[in-house]
Formats: sequence, structure tokens, C-alpha cells
Amino acid sequence: MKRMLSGIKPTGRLTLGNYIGAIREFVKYQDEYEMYIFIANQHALTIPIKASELRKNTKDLIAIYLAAGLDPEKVTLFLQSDVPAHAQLGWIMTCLSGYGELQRMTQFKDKMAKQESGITAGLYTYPSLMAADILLYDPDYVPVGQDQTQHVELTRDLAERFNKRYSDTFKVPEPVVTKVGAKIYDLQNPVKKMSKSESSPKGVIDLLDDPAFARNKIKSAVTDSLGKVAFDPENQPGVSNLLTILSALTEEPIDSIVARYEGIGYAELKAETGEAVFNFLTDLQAKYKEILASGVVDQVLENGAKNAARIANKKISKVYRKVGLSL
Ligand code: ATP
Ligand code: LTN
Repeated sequence: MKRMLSGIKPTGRLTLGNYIGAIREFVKYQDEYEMYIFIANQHALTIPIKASELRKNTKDLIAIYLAAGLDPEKVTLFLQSDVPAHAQLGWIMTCLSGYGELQRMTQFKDKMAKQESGITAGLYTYPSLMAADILLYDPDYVPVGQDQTQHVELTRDLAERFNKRYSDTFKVPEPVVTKVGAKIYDLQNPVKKMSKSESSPKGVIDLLDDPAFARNKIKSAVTDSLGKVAFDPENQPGVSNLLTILSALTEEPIDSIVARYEGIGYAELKAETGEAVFNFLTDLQAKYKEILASGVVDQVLENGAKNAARIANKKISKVYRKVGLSL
């Protein structure tokens, strides 16, 4: 079985975009791959965050992952900080990364351009830690959003550099970019990504939103004046976005939905999509509450860290030997 690894930062509440673009994909992958998924909580510290908030985000994230169908029997789910080898290899990767190489990272450049003050050194060296996160486990594939592909490219470069300088140690991983159509747009501004940090409150569906409230957001989604239900992201981004959401939640192919809507208007499409979102959230949140109340999260994380550490510790020992840190 091929191995797959991915991480997610616990920096905010999850949206329907995160579910459709990432979590749902992971649930599908878990039967095909040996999966490792971790919460990148050390990465969350690159931007100031309150301890209580970080703790809550982390617990919520795990509970939502489990509620969405990730099976801890199939997937190793753990916290980055529970496996100290991440920080250990992180330092070695930082020392292997070029200063200019990190300066060229688009995400860093964008954040620099936006935030006038409060840029931390951690934000700058973050891609080196991300490389360590990945290389510790020798995964074949790393599923990431488009914005992270440059970091996976850097990871590949660092793996090759290390292998060349010392000897063959790391597998060079392949990024897997989530499929087209797996991008959900802001309901009020359907040319912009639905994003937990940058959308208008009415444009984004939070996975923990009241389901009836979320249904209303779908009902007031921006569409167009063409009056014909068609999948045409360029000319009809709002309608196409609704079709993507409905198709993702019901597993009905977009073509088949479009065919059913011949001669039928947007109000009906919104009502059906709203209902699908309502049902999805109601079900997800019931499971989420049950999971939080059961205390299972701690157990899952404990087992996950044990599993992950077994692999990571072996790798870090090898690296320490090769670079000359262990005598
Ligand atoms: P922010 O909105 O704060 O920039 P984010 O929601 O993109 O953050 P990430 O932690 O970078 O958060 O995303 C986690 C995963 O969810 C990534 O794989 C990303 O590609 C996916 N994802 C996020 N938003 C969407 C979206 N609107 N549609 C599809 N996938 C998404
Ligand atoms: N940088 C990613 C989160 C992340 C990650 C990783 C993803 C940290 N380490 C290792 C894949 C593999 C993000 O911001 N979404």
C-alpha cells in the first residue's frame, strides 16, 4: 500500500470549502492508502494565537475529522507537537535551506506584503519545518491545496540535497493537488475562494454554523441574471458553485443535476442545495457533539502519536547518525 501524508493548521474554524476540498478527499483516500494526518499545531504558532483558542481549534478539528468519517483504525491521526522528531528534523532542514530559497516562497512574500508588523522568523522558516513533517514518514504522496505545492517542491529539493550530501535517506514525495471543481467559492462573491479568514460572514459556511442559518446563506447566494441552470464557472460562477456543492454533498454527478433542472429556475436549485447543506450539517454536528462528549479524542491522539513516533524516531536516529550529531 502506498503511503500518504498531510497536515492541517488549527488556525480557525473549518468551512464547507475545507470539507469538500480536503476532508472529504481524505475520507476517500483512507481505503486506498496508508494515511498519516496530523494537526500542524507548531505551524499555528507562526502567527500570534491565544493558547485557549489553539486548544479549542485543535480539539474541534479532530472531532470534525472523526465526525466526517475518518476512521482512526485506518488513519494515523496525531498532533505534530506530540512527536518531537518534527522539531528535531525541522532544525536540520532549516540549516539545509537557503536563505534566498525561503525568501522566494510565494506564501511568505504574500504575507509580508499584507502584514506590516508582527512577521515572525517562524513564518519565514515554516517551509523547512513542513519539509521535516513530510520527510520523516517517507510518504509517496502529499495531498495539498494549490497554495502549498511550492512548499512540497522545496521539500523535494531538500530531500535530494540531503540524499546527495550524505547518502540515500529520504523518499522524494509527490504532491497531489486536489481535483478541479474541488474549489468552493464565497457565496456572496463567487469568484473568490470560500475562506475561513477572508470571506464575508454571509459568504462562508462554517461547519459548526446553525444548520438553518447555513440554509439561509445558500438561499441568499449571489447568482446571475441568465436564468438557466448550467455548469459554466466562467459566466455563471454562482450557479456553478451551487452545483458543485450539491453534487459534492449528494454524490450526484453535476451533469445529472443540470439535466434535471431543464426549464427549472434558481430558486429551486437554491432550495435543494440549502436542504442538502442543512442535512449534511445536522448529521455532522450530531456526530461531532457525540465525539467530543465521549472523550475519544484523547485516546485517538495518544494512539496516533505512538504510531507516528515509531516511524519518525527511527528516521531521526538515522539522520542524527548521518549528520554527525549522534556519536
Ligand atoms: P484560509 O482560508 O485561512 O486561507 P484555508 O481555509 O485555505 O485557510 P488551509 O488550512 O490552508 O485553510 O486549508 C486546508 C485544506 O482545505 C487545504 O487542502 C485547502 O486546499 C482546502 N480548502 C480550503 N478552502 C477551500 C475551498 N474554498 N475549496 C476547496 N478546498 C479548500
Ligand atoms: N502548510 C500547510 C499545512 C502543513 C502541511 C504539512 C501540509 C504543515 N505541514 C505537511 C502537508 C504536509 C497549510 O498551510 N495548509
